[in-house]
Amino acid sequence: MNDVVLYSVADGVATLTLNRPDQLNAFTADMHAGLLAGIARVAADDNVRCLVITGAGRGFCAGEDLREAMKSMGAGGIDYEGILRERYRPVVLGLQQLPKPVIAAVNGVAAGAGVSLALACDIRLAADNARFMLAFSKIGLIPDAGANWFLPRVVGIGRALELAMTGGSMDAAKAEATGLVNHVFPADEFADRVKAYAAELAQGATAAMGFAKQAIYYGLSHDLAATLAEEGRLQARAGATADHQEGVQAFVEKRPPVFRGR
Ligand code: T3D
Repeated sequence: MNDVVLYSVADGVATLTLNRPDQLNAFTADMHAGLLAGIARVAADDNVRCLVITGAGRGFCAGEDLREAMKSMGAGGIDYEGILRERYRPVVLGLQQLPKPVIAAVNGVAAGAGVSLALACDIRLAADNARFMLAFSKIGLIPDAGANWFLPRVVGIGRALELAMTGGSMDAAKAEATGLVNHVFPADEFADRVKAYAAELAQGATAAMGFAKQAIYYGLSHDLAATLAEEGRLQARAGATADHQEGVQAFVEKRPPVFRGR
């Protein structure tokens, strides 16, 4: 992609690695460009059936690069609205709308918009030495980059408000207990455990996973009747996939299915 976002593929899993380890992978404009290019590449490649986002070095992502933000300050201050609209919004929507499973592999500290990035992924796996810190209030800002939409849905409104107001830090064990992360793995096994988890997902019926993602997000902003109708439409599309045929056939023949993601 570029020097600050690395792209690799193995076993049907693409990995985007945020690569500014000395700054704990804090976001820059280049990093957003690299992420967007990576998401587009994953979307276009039928052989890629799962995306993992992780960080190089000891951090996952420390949010916006505050030094770069200071440099961009004009007479009217920093153009937060413009930066969020032009740089963060396409990445957040790109991940949420990608019709393939997306895993945040939180290998170390996630702060500010780094937490938002993890929230925009479908599944969060964390190393046991990872930390989550909604740092915004510590610098007089509000959560952004989608955190206001995802966080209360993931951890509940009370916890979301507390995290937003205190900017407090949560260790991996607490993040797992609150539902912020799905699974915590020992740091020294983290890369292998993520690889195994992602490879298993990538061998599944990934087209159906994409439809399930669409149905669940649809349900979050629509009523029951509309959601019932939408899941019917999406189930019809899942039911028309070769993977569905293979799944039923394999069940009847009492053998493991071989899914191809189509
Ligand atoms: O347009 C907009 O700006 C709007 C969008 C805003 C979104 C946001 O994300 S706002 C929130 C921005 N993030 C933060 O406020 C977090 C700042 N970082 C920290 O509080 C701490 O670094 C951590 C708690 C994340 C980790 O602490 P620690 O002690 O493990 O590491 P450290 O020593 O503080 O950081 C290591 C290096 O990374 C250090 O570099 P140095 O001084 O040794 O050369 C530090 O400056 C750099 N670094 C960490 N976070 C950032 C950063 N550099 C630039 N920007 C950062 N956000």
